[in-house]
Amino acid sequence: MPVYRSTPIAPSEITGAALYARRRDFIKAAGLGAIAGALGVRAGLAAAEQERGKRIEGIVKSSFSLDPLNEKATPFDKITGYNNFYEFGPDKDSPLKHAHRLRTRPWTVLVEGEVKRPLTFSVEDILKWALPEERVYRMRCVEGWSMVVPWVGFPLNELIKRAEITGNAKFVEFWSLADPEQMPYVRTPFLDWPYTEALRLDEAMHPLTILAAGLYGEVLPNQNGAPLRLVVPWKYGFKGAKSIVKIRFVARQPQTVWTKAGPDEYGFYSNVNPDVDHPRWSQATERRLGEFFKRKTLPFNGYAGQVAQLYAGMDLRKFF
Ligand SMILES: Nc1nc2c(c(=O)[nH]1)N[C@H]1C(S)=C(S)[C@@H](COP(=O)(O)O)O[C@H]1N2
Ligand SMILES: [Mo]
Repeated sequence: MPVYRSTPIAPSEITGAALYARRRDFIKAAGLGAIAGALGVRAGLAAAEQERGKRIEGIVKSSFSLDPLNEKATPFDKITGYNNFYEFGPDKDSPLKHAHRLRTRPWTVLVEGEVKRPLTFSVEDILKWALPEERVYRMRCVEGWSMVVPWVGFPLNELIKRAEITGNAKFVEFWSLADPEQMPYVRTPFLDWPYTEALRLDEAMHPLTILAAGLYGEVLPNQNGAPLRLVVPWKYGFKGAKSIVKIRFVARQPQTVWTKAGPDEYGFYSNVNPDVDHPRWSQATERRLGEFFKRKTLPFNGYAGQVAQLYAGMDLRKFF
C-alpha cells in the first residue's frame, strides 16, 4: 500500500530519545516488560529457528473452506514471497528478506480493556485449547491482487469466550508487535505504529473470523504474521493484523492504523466491495497471484451468503 504520509525518514535522523520513547511505549503496550528483560536474544533466535517449517499436528479440515474443485490454492512460494508487512519494509519482498529477524517464541497475547480481568495467554496455551483447522479462504488486497490461502487456525470466538468480556465491549482492537530492534521499519513514520486493526464485536464473533497460526499445514512463516494473525476473509487483507501481541475490547468504534493514515481512503469496515472504488485502485477486478487474466471481485469477497446480514440496512457506500 501507499506512502501517503510523509516520506519515510532515515533511521539516523530520528533522535535517540524518540527511539527510546517508542521502545518504551512498545514494551508498555505489549505488556512485555518482564519478558523483554528476561529473554536472552540468542535463546529467542534459537526458538524461532526451531519453529521454521514445523508441521502442525492434528489439523482438522473445515467445512468453511472453499471448494477445491472451484478454487485452487495459491502456491506456497507466492503466499510467502509476496507480502505486505510494513514493519519490515515497503516492498512486497521486504518481509521475505527481513522477517527472519522476528523472534516468535516465547510470545504472549495480552487480552484487556472491557474484560472482567486482563489475561495473558501464551501462544502455546492458546494452541492447546484451540483445535487447529485448515481453512482455505480467499484473500483480497485493496491494491488489486488476491490469493487462496490454506490457513491453519481456529475461530477467534473461541478466544473471546475465554476472555470474560463486559457488557460494554462493542468493538475489538488487534495490536501488532512494534519492536524497532526486530522490525527496522517501525523506526520510520510510514504508519502510526503499532499497526492496529479493529472489528465490531459481532464481526469478531462470526464463525468465519479466525486467528491463524499456520498455512499449508506448517507453522506460520514470519512474513505472514507469526505466531498469530487475524484473518477476516470478507474484508480487505489489511484488516488481518499480523504478529498480534494485544487484543483489546472497547466500547466505541476505534481508529485503526489505516483510518488514521487516510480516512478518505480506508473506512472502518473495509468489506470487499466491487462497487466502491478506492480513490487510487478500482475494486471491480482483481488478479490472483500466479494468474494472468483478471477476475471479477465478488461482493464480500464471495462470502455474502454468510456475512451480508451483519450489515443489513447499512449504506455500504457510507460505511465503506
Ligand atoms: N502488522 C501488520 N499486519 C498486516 C500488514 C502490515 O503491514 N503489518 N499488512 C496488511 C496487508 S495490507 C495485507 S494485504 C495482509 C497481507 O497478508 P499476507 O502477507 O500474509 O498475504 O496483511 C495485513 N496485515
Ligand atoms: Mo493489503
